[in-house]
Amino acid sequence: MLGLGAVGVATAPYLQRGLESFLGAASDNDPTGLTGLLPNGGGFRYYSVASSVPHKDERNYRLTVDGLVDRPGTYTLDALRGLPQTRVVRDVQCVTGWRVPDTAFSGVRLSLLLDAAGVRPEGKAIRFTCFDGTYSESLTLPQARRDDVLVALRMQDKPVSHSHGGPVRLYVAPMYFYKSAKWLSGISVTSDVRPGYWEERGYDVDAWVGRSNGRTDTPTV
Ligand SMILES: Nc1nc2c(c(=O)[nH]1)N[C@H]1C(S)=C(S)[C@@H](COP(=O)(O)O)O[C@H]1N2
Ligand SMILES: [Mo]
Repeated sequence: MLGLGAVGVATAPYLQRGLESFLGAASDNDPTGLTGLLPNGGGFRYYSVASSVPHKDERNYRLTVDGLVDRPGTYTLDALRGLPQTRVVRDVQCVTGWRVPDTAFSGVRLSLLLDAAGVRPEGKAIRFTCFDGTYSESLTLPQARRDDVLVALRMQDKPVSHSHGGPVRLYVAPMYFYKSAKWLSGISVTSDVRPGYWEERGYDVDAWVGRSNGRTDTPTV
């Protein structure tokens, strides 16, 4: 199963082992069967560092935008669906090696939500939180404003499933998939980058595919 991406972490094998064994342990304890190291039919693996995650839908899903902004706000699923939608098709690349080519994500550009909130001059980074209660992620403001960074409502042209982090996940197309926080619940503008879950455990904050996590060669994918 380990393809080209495995080469990318070859200089940091302890990190890869750490991730896989941690996920393996979470998987063993998971009563929902949500986490798994076996790929599903589509080539994805379902990852969750939380042992169980509540299900949310249009009745109870909320996305909060706050922190160093002039107009903090909360979005329902319908409100997000009512905003302009952007579709991006790229290869999904997990840092542990698996890859899913040409995967469509669509949703609201993060930049649109940031503009609506009005980022204050002292706001330099974004912290993302998740309703699994555990995972977090980060981006610098320039990264967050890229037009291939989405608050995704659809994946493979279907609503994002619960297992894939639905109803709303982050999608950071140019970076390893760990940046794409599942079960997104909070977007907070901060004065500096606060490393996310895997970043506190040794993975790169700037997780450009092919240019991070010990990999210095030119990406071939
Ligand atoms: N909330 C949350 N988001 C997460 C993770 C997680 O464990 N929890 N794992 C990350 C990692 S390492 C990967 S590769 C992808 C996996 O997404 P998938 O489960 O849809 O394949 O989600 C990322 N986002
Ligand atoms: Mo990953």
